[in-house]
Amino acid sequence: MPLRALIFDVDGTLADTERDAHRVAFNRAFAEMGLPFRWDVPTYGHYLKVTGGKERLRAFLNDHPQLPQLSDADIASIHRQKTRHYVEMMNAGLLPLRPGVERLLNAARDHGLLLAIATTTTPANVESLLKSTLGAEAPQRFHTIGAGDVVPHKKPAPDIYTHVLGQLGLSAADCLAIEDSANGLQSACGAGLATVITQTEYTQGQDFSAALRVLDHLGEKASPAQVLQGRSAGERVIVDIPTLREWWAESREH
Ligand code: XBP
Ligand code: MG
Repeated sequence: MPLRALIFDVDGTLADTERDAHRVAFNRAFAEMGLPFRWDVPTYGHYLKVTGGKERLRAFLNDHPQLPQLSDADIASIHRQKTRHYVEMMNAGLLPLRPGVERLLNAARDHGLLLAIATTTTPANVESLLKSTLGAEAPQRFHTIGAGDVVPHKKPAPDIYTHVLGQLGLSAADCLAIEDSANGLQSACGAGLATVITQTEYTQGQDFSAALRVLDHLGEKASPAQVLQGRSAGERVIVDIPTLREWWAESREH
């Protein structure tokens, strides 16, 4: 069987959204709600180990008992404000896609591969990012967008990938996942998917030993990516469909 579909993570993979968009949106919501704390860059990086914005805020409060302890309803309401701020930022065109993402999405379409998304982030965030970077019709380029609370257990649990595979009607062996974090890798591998990592400033140094390849990004003609881990470590590449097919075939050798 040939490679049939690519399943993309969103935050960190399609765009570098965490530091300058999600974090800032959380801080705007905290300020608006009169809360006496903000998340600086290292603090936010630390709490990224907890996936899901509501879950992340709960984990932060659990570690800081001196701060006002919020109910689940309060957290849900702060998170709604945060989502509103994030969507506003995306609609204003704040963030570009990472290098090579648009090129690879177009190439997948030209090669007849299905595209899907498996993310922890809220569906409205995905929609606004896709529309602001790729145009109003962009969400329709994806056969399936699996996002947020659609599954009970967020990454690193495999649920979101299992859900997306079910929607695609494909088995894990027919697909390849593209992720940026150890939580995402664990989730994709847990669902049986071979996975390529494009690391970010926040995720570099995490355990990617289960990945097919680890790259700094997907690469463009003018600035190829570097393979940081995996069989061809040290090589420069522009990740295209033949490259992904070759790597995916390796995952089927065992
Ligand atoms: C990343 C996440 C999300 C975002 C924030 O998801 O864990 O929680 O940080 O979005 P992924 P929300 O890498 O799977 O795309 O506040 O909407 O949860
Ligand atoms: Mg991610």
